[in-house]
Amino acid sequence: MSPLDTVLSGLMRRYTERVPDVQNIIDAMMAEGMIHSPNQIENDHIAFRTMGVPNLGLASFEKIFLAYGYEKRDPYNFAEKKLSAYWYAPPAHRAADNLPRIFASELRVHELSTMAQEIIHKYTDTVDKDPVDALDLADGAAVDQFLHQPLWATPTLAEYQTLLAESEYAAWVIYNRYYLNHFTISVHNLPDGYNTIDGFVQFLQARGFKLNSSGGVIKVSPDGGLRQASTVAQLVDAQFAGGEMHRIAGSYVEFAERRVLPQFAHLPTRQLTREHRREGFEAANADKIFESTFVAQTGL
Ligand code: OOG
Ligand code: NI
Repeated sequence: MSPLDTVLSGLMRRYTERVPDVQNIIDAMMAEGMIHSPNQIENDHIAFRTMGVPNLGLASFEKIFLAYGYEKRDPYNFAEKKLSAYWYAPPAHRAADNLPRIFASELRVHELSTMAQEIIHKYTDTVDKDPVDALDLADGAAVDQFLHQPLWATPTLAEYQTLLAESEYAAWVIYNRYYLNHFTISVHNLPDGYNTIDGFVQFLQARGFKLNSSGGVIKVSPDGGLRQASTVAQLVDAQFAGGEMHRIAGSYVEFAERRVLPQFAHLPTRQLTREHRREGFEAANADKIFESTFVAQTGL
């Protein structure tokens, strides 16, 4: 396995262990006869969240995937949530493998209140040089280990709750760090009836999966080409400094339909590849999908 494949499979393994909905959805897809093996699922993209402070944030995180041949694409700004994001296209020479795109975001910590900034810096300031620079990126197992190791000490529950009141994203990252935030099931290549987001959402709801309703369950880009939905984040029992336990939001699962671009509408279905479909992301959709881990959706 290449280092990139080792890293991607490590991320998926730990994420599947932590988020029961992943296996439950795969099992439901098999029971429904949509797929015969989990390998048939195309992963549209994976997502990460980062803390925008010196030595961390996107500038540090992205080095890993840029080194593996991912290409940085469009920026997105979320003014109210104080977030910046980019998406990254998988290595061109691996086009045949349909590797996941990456959506990575960063909290603009300097825009938060002094109190929130102090809590964040109390922990992140212990990272006094960029930890990715010390990594051997050719060693996939070491990178997998890095992505799942605590980069800073665990805060107290009170600090977590102070952050939560001001920025749910800040609270999520201070505890969950680089854990995979979600993977995304591509629906457009599934059998008829399930190959639109509407059909797939109907199936999920009939099977009792709880979906993010912020801005409506189905988020549609203005051009109509990118249609997304997501589950509500599953809860994890988090242990805070001093041993205090509390249930907090962990990760979730997303679903995406990318429609064929108008200029390729004449192509027969079997000829369609990624390059014929709507690419990239959509800020207005993403703004609502972020809320899959927010209290208003999880009900915590
Ligand atoms: C990412 C939310 C945005 C998308 O596909 O637009 C997103 C997050 O929750 O960190 O996943
Ligand atoms: Ni997403």
